[in-house]
Amino acid sequence: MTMEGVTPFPAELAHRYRRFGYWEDRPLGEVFAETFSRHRDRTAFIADDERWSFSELAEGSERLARNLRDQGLGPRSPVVVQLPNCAEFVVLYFALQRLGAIPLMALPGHREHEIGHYVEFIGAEAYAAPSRYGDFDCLDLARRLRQRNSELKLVLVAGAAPPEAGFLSIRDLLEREPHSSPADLDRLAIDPDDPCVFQLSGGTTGIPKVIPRSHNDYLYNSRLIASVNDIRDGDRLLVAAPIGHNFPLASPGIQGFFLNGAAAVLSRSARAAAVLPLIERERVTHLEVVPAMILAWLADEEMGRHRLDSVRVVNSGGQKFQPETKRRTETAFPQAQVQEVFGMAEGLLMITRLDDPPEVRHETAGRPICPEDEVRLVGEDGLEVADGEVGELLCRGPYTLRGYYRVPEVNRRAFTADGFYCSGDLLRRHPSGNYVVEGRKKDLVNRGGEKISAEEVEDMLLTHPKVANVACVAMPDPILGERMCAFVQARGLAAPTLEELTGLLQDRGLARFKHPERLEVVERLPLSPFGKVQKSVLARRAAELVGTQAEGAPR
Ligand code: OOB
Repeated sequence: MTMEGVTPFPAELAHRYRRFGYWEDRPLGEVFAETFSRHRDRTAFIADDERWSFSELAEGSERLARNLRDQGLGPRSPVVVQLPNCAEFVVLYFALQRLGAIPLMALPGHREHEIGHYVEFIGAEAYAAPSRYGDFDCLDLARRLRQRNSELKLVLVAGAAPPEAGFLSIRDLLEREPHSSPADLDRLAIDPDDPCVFQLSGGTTGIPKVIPRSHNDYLYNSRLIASVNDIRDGDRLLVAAPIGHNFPLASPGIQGFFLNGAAAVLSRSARAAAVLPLIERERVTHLEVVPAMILAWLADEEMGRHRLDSVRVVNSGGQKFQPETKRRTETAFPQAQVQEVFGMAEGLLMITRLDDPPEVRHETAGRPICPEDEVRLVGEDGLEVADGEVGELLCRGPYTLRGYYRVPEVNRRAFTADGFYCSGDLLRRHPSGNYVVEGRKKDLVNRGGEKISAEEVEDMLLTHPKVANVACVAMPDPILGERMCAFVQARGLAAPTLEELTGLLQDRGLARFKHPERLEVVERLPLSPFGKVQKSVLARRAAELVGTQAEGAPR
């Protein structure tokens, strides 16, 4: 039975994906348990100077799964996970997979607005977090959330848990002797068509959307992209971006590396001073970065101080990476090739191939990984554009979602009648057969790979008493690619200040990375003849204000 709120693949396509052997019809947890035992003695991951072998990961995740079973978690239990790049994340993720529970991958930067929404929206039975992120107290938030949400029974803490009912330390659960037996886990009925994870959409709507990825599709996603990533015995992936994001988790990420018996090196920080010594010490072979990370490293004086010749592959994704910067990256990492990934939490992955000619590797964002990935570029009229012209990317395939979770009215707009996902990205086919990203028509700001829905921020700003109308647009930034600029039409005579606006967002518990970083007060927002705010006009104005041209701003 399809889970409520999940849009199934049509039977004929599901049949096709099975016939081609793409879908294995096995729960992810079972596949990984087997993988871990095959590579028992090898290092699985390194985190905060701890080294975990695959056998330790197998035993830890099994024991944690049995203890969480004792606490009532099982197939389809929704769990909000907001952990940093630490050992607890890895062991908990695979424990939840053993149970068939469904972790939702929140980001460390999310705050009460986002976490509160996710807990309520999926009916979370558990929330996993460290005790704090800087000055943000996750346990206090957990207490408030438990008062509002009766399903939220458990708070799983990375670090020490307070002596309160329902709060449990993940480390304690790794030590404790469970009541449930391994056979109890084997008896759980996990449907491989069920979601194994809830990913978060880059989002253009007021409320962030939840992406159900099935066991079948997510495993295939990782196996396939790993197969074109040149992963060899003994290789090591550096994970410095937030580990729950689809890129470091599964594309190929830790899933793809573990499936090949290769290891991950986790860093809590993406700063050069943290990452570069780690690359040198652990002889890292693969990096997964957003361009903003690399640009910051290239500008950092730490750069010249470390041996970086173990790195063979630099995967860059999440944002456009300029050809010139790719060349500079290949100089700084003398043995490395940049391999760009154009990916999305919704599914489709494009990637340049390591044997593409250098100019194709530098100038394009790659091509799909699966022959059954169906890609269309369409114009405003919904018809396919001529070859070589720019069009909106629509896609469908064995690991691309068929609908967001529990939002049928959004799905009617985000998908075509025949099930293609409308990405809002504008692409062009390159003569090589690869694709070039030319911009986007969706209303978001891509801040160093973190996607911010303009509507989500505008909806909140509109509640400020001094704001009559507001439009948030991208303004170019040399490192982050884009930052958010808010154009505000004031209500009455007194215009708000940027501090007043961000103060409101802070009070409402909106993640700080979503706060606008510049305010422009205008007499009137430019409107189209239909009365719609003309964001393209504002984006051009924002670009002029900062003195460069916007890269991927909406057209
Ligand atoms: C990755 O996933 P999301 O869901 O955070 O963001 C997806 C969006 C795409 O629709 C596109 O607008 C943008 O991010 N994007 C790129 C890009 N890769 C993603 N824009 C230009 N060039 C690229 N190479 O960002 C993601 C997921 C898996 C692997 C890699 C990235």
